[in-house]
Amino acid sequence: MKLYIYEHCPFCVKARSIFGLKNVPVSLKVLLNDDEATPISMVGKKVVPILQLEDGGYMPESMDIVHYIDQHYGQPLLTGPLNPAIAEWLAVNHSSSYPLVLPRNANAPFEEFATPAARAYFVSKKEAANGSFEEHLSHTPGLIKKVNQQLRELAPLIQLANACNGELSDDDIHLFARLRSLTIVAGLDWPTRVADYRDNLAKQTQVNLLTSVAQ
Ligand SMILES: N[C@@H](CCC(=O)N[C@@H](CS)C(=O)NCC(=O)O)C(=O)O
Repeated sequence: MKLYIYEHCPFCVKARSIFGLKNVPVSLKVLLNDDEATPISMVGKKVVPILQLEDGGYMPESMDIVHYIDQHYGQPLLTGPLNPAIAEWLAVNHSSSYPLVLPRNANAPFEEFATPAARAYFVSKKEAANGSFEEHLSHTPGLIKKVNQQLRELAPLIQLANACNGELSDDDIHLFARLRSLTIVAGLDWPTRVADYRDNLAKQTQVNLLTSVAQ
């Protein structure tokens, strides 16, 4: 199977995670961010992740991919309970983390930005939808303060370092994708419990953190 992704993309991290968790082989193919033709030819729209199945068919939608792999390869793994407090934390955290992460992604040495045109495509599309990156970057100190507070609130919600609710579930897929995105932000204070969970999930999912390219 082949998984089409962008390196910065949290939805792609969700799809990648289930392959790592279950040790199911998959080859990753990073598309250029301005390549509209390839994804459109596969699923009719410009989106990743896209999974090319063993029969040659294509499947978009990160959580459809997660559930398909979990159900069809070995014993299902995401069988633990959900905690509405995790979903609530993710919803609240989104508006502070997104403006921190977005302009930093645009500067990072990701393969989807291997050409100047691909990087320019990302900047222009995201600024049109979300406002100027310069403006977002100017709010860095206040946003970091907010996210630090939210990370402190997250700590007691994490029950075990290898599964936030004690046994792996969709909550881990969503939470790890967000925490991995946040590792591109330099200067966050990660409570030990959250850092342990982040690092443990990175190992289990075999998805790299972005610490080495943090800004
Ligand atoms: N609901 C989709 C959302 C996927 C999505 O929004 N992917 C982004 C990348 S992070 C995308 O392909 N956006 C189009 C673009 O970048 O032009 C999923 O869960 O897979």
